[in-house]
Amino acid sequence: IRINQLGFFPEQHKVAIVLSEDQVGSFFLWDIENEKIVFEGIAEKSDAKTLSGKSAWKLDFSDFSTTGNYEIGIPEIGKSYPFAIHSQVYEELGKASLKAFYFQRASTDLPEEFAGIWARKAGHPDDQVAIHPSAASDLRPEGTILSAPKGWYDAGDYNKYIVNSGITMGTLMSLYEVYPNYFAEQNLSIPESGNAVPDILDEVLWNLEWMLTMQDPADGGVYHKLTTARFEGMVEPHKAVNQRYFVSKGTAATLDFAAVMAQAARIFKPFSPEGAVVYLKAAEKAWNWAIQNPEVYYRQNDLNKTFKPEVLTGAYGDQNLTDEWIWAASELYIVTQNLEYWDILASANQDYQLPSWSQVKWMGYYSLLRNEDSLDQIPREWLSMLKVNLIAAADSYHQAGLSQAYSSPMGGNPKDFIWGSNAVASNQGILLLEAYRLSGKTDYLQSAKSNLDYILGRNATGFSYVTGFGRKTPMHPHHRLAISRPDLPALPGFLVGGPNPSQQDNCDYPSDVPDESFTDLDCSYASNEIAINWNAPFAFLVNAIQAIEKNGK
Ligand code: G3I
Ligand code: 9MR
Repeated sequence: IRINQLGFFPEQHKVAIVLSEDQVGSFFLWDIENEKIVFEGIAEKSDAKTLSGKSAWKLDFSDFSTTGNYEIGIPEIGKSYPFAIHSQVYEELGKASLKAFYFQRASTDLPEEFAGIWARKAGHPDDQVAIHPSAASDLRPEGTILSAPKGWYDAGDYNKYIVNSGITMGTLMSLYEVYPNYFAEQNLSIPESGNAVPDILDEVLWNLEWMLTMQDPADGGVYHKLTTARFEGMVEPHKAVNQRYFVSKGTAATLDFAAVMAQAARIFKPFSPEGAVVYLKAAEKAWNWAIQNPEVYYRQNDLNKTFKPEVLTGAYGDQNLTDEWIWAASELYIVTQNLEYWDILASANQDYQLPSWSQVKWMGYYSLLRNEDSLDQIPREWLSMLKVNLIAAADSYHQAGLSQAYSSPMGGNPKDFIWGSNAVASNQGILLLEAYRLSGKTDYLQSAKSNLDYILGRNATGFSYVTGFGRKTPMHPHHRLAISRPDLPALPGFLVGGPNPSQQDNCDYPSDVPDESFTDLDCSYASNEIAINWNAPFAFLVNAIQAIEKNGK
C-alpha cells in the first residue's frame, strides 16, 4: 500500500495506491488509539498502468477528516504504514528540511545543544585555500592562500560549488519572500535562533557569507568552486583535510552569484540595510565581469588538459547560459529598476522551463511575478504573458497527474527520472504553488500536495524519500557526514536524489524501470545521495504547504 507516510491535513484529498493484478475490493481506516474502524471505502481501478506495467488501485478516503492516527487495512492484502490526519502534520518535517542545511555547515562546531546526537567537530576551516593554476591572476598568482570559510557542503561530498549554491539560495530566499509570516515564527533551534532575523534567513546568511569570498575583488569575477582535487574518502569532516582550491572563474558562477546577491540585497534590506548595500555592489560588480567575459564556460575535461593538479570533483558545467543571464537580469532589475537589465529580458524567450542547477530562467521569472507591483516600467502585457506561460505549464502537470497511476504530476513521465528526480518532483510542486498563488485555483494546490504525497511514499518504491521521516525511509544515503558515523542513524530531514535509471554509480539496483530505479545503498550517489539543491525545493514544497494550511494563501 503506497501512502504518504506522514499523513494529511483534515480537509484535503487523501489517497493511497495499491498495486495488484487481482481484484481489490473494500478497504477500511483503522483508528490506532481507539482501536476501531472509522471509515470504509471501495478501491477503484486506475485506467493507467505504472511505468513497469502494474495495475494500480486507488483508495480515496478524502471524506474522512477526523484528527488522529490511522492505518489502512485491506482484507486479504494487509495494512499500510501508520499515518496521521492533523492540521500541523508537516510542521516538523518543514523544520527538519531546513535544519538539514545547518547540518551541512562547514567551518564550525555543531554542539549537542543544536545538533543533538549528530553533534560534531568543525570541519573545513577553509582559511588556507590555494588559488589553483586555473584561477591564477596577476594579483592572485597560483598558490596564493586565501580564506573562504563557512558555506554549506554541497551534498554527500564536502566541496562548495557556486553554481549549485546559486539555485539553492534563490529557492530558499524565494520561500521566505512568499511566506514571511510563517517564517517569522518558525524556530529551527540553530545558534542564531532568537535574534531579530528569521531562522531560515540566518541559515541562508551562513552560505551567503561564504559566497561573498568567492568573488575576486580585483575584477568582480567569481570562482566556479572551492574544492579538493579529488573527492575525499568516507571520513568525518575534520578528518577530510586535503588541500582545497579556488578553481577557475566562470560566467555561469558569476551570473548565479549576481542573481543571489541582488536577491539578497532585496530580502535582507529590512534586517540589515548596510548588508544590502554590500550585496548589491557585489552583484553589480559580478554582472560587469560577466558582460566583459560572457563565454567563460566551465569545461572540466579541458581544464584538466592544461592545469595540474587535475580537478575531478563535481563539474556543474553548464554550456548554455541564456537562462543565467535572465535570472541575474531579473533580480538586478527588481532592485535597481535599471533599464539596462530590462533590455536583456525584453527580447528573451518566455517559455516555461522547470528549474534545476543548469536551468534558472524561471528563478528570475518567479521573482519578477512576485514583485510585479513594483515593476512600473515593464509592460503589463509582457508580465501577463509570463503568467499565461506559468499557468499553462502548471495546468499540463496537473492534467498529467489526473491520469497517472500514482495520482500525482510526478511519476508518469519517464523523462522526469533523471539524477535528482526527487528535486524534479519538488520543483514541479513549486511551479504548482506559484500557479495557485497567482490564480487562486485550488487544483494546483492539490497537485502540489500530490507531489508531496509522491515524495513521502505514494510512489513505485514505497519509500518516503526523506531521511528520518516515515517508516520506510533511506537508511544508507550517500552522505559522508552519515557514512563516517555508522554508529548513528542517518542525519534527518534530507531528501535523497531518487529513482534514476541511468544508474551511473554501478551499484546494485532492484530494477531498471525508471520509477523503481532506486537503491538504499551508500554507494549509490546516482539515486541515494543528498544535495542542497534538492533539499531547497523540497523545503519550499513542504513549508509552503504547511504555511498555506496555517495562514491561508
Ligand atoms: O538532462 C539529461 C536528460 O535529458 C537525459 O535524459 C538524462 C539521461 O541520463 O540525463 C540528463 O542529464 C543528467 C543530469 O545530471 C540531469 O540533471 C546527466 O546525465 C548526469 O550526469 C547529471 O548528473 C549530475 C551529476 O552531478 C554528475 O555530474 C547531477 O545533475 C548533479 O546533481 C550532480 O551533482 C553532484 C556534484 O557533481 C557533486 N556533489 C554531489 C552532487 C549530487 O550528486
Ligand atoms: O561522493 C561523490 C559524490 O558526491 C558525487 O555525486 C559522485 C559523482 O560525481 O561522485 C562521488 O564520488 C565517487 C567518484 O565519483 C567515483 N569513485 C567513488 C567516489 C565515492 O563513491
